[in-house]
Order: sequence, then C-alpha cells, then structure tokens
Amino acid sequence: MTKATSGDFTKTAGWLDWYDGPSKPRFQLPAGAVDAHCHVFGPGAEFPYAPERKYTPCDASKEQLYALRDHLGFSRNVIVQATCHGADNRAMVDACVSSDGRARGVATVKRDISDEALHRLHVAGVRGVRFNFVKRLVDFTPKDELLEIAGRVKMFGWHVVIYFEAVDLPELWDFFTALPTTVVVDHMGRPDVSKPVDGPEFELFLKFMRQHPNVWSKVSCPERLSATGPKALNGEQAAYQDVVPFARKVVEEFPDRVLWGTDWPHPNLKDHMPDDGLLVDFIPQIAPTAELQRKLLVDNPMKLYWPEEV
Ligand code: 0GY
Repeated sequence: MTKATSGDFTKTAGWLDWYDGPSKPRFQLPAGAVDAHCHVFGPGAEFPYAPERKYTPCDASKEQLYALRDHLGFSRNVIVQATCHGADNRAMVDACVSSDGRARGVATVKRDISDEALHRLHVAGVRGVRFNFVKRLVDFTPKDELLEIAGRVKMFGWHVVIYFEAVDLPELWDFFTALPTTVVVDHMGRPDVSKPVDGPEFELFLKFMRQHPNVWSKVSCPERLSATGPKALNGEQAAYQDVVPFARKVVEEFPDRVLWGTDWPHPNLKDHMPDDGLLVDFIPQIAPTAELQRKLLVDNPMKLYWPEEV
C-alpha cells in the first residue's frame, strides 16, 4: 500500500514506504525490551515538516509506531527526532506524552532554546539531544554552539546522540571526546562493512569506545549498512550477514554500553524496505546469549532512559 504524506507536502521522489504487515519475529524479545531508536513523521497536516529539511517522508504516526511496538513484542520506545522535523520537536513530544510513560525522546534543539523550554521537554520525556553530522541530512552547525548545548543539557542529566559516517570520525574526534555527557553513537558510526572488521577504520571506532567509557553505541541499522542485503543466502538467519561481525564485536566487547532499535519507519532507504520482524530476528546473531540480549534490550536502555525505574 502506498502511504500518504499529508498537509502541503509531496514526498521525496523514490521514497520507499515503510513495510506493511511485518512478520511476527521468531526471536522472542526479553520482557521489558526497548526499541531504542525509532521515529515519528508528522502527520504533516498536524505537525508540518521543517522548511530546511533535506527530504519529505511519508507520514508515520505515533499510533502506527505503537501498533508496531505491540506487534513485535517491545514494551517501550525511544523516539529520536528526525531531521525532516528540524528543531520542531512537537511530533516527537506529542508521541511521548501520549505513550503512558512508555516512550522517551531525543530532541534537536538550537542554542537559543530557553531553560524553561528544556524543562518542558524533560517533563514530556526527553532525555537527550541529537547532533547530526551526516552531510546529506543537515546543514553545518558550529561546534561551539553544539558544545554550549551539551553543557546545558548535562544539567538535566541528558546525553548526546551523535550521527556521523565512519570516514568523518578522525576529523570529529576532538569534538566528540570533549563532550561532557554520555555520548551515544548511532548505528556504530556507520562502518563500511565491505572493509575488514579488524581493519583501521573500524579499529578507530573501537578505540573511540575503549578510550572513552562515556561512549555508547547503537548496534542498529543492518539494513542501512549491509551490501549483501536481507536475502537469506544460506539457510536461516543469513539476512544482513555482512553486518554481523561488526555489531557482534561491539556487543561482546561493550555489553553494558550498547542499545538496539528498529529505526522504523526507515528514512531514506532506496533499495529495499526491511520487514521489522526480520530485523528483530537479526538480534540473536549479534547478541548470542540471553545475558547479552537482556543488557542490550532491557538493562542498558532502562539505565539511560528510565533510570528512576532501575
Ligand atoms: C536514521 C537514519 C537516517 C535519517 C535520520 O534524522 C534523520 O533524518 O536519522 C538516514 O537517512 O541515514 O537513523 O533514521
């Protein structure tokens, strides 16, 4: 089914709609599992997309997100502000406050935000800000502005989520290591998985985590990183096989600093749209024991987003 983009918006040409009717995962998630990286888009008629956006998605509402949560067997969500909404956090905040406490948020804010507005975001459930360095998604924000924001949100006990491409880590290293908060890397810093897992590029990312105990990583988005794709090539559990060594290495070396999320509704995918049930079935390949699964899906996200319940 083709999805709508509502309001005065036309979705980006070639945009793939999120997947209807995802399969029921064969992997049973542990009780209390958190989908720690997902988005809501609009609906555009209610929450307009930002004028400065680089893409226009199809709408993906909070109701649709929560139906997916229940279908897959998650208990909670962390909703990450997507760039198509800029620094207008209303759609994400509305989803959080409508969740009966089962969703927390990561916002995008600008330097001129007041302490009162930060406080309101906190009350709504926001626990972090996201700094995006992926050039196709955002325009440049000066680093002194970002450092100032990081210092202010630290007062609220929030963390900083960073999104960047692996080739840009050397240039961004000094900035990242100066951040005063817990720092959560999206999608393992987007490694090029056609390169060796023990090669210099991924080693630099591992060094970043080894040297800086405040750095966490989401081991999410195999569908974005994979060249081999979703097809099971040699029997069961072969989807996104080329990503497994990278994600598994991070989970096994840093079991207390990893998170996982679906990334629903999967913005900007051009080749295929993943079946979210299949994505959940990917988890035991990268977290092979019950203990690693519990840390990845329950203990770690609870520590970061619902510390008062831990
Ligand atoms: C993701 C990945 C992408 C997009 C965004 O905020 C965004 O627009 O994060 C992407 O295009 O790689 O994590 O959702």
